[in-house]
Amino acid sequence: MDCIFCKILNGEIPSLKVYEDEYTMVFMDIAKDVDGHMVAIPKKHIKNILDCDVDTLSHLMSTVKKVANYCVDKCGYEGVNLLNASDESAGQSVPHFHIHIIPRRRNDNVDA
Ligand code: IU
Repeated sequence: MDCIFCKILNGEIPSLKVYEDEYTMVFMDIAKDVDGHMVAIPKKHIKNILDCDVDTLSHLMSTVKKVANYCVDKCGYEGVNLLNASDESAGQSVPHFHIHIIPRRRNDNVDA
């Protein structure tokens, strides 16, 4: 499978890993456009939420919540944006389901 996020998962492409468990992984988004921008993905290759079974979605959202809470409880952030594009028509550029996690502070001037 020629999927960039599957290659990140199996270590073929290096990444800055933030969190990993049996079903999911979170790593720093390569764009470095916004301080702390991360991407949470299921290990199972699924294109997007439209194809996602509820168990995988539940694992992914559980991971997203863990990381979001960690950002606020331990890293001095106050909130998070969670963003997802499902399908090219919606702006999805990498066809492996992912949720962007963008930690936020009041008046941080991030346009997310
Ligand atoms: P999108 O919602 O499908 O457009 O998001 C894809 C994201 O994946 C985007 O923010 C990219 O910067 C990010 N990304 C990455 O972190 N590592 C990569 O090797 C590639 C894209 I290609």
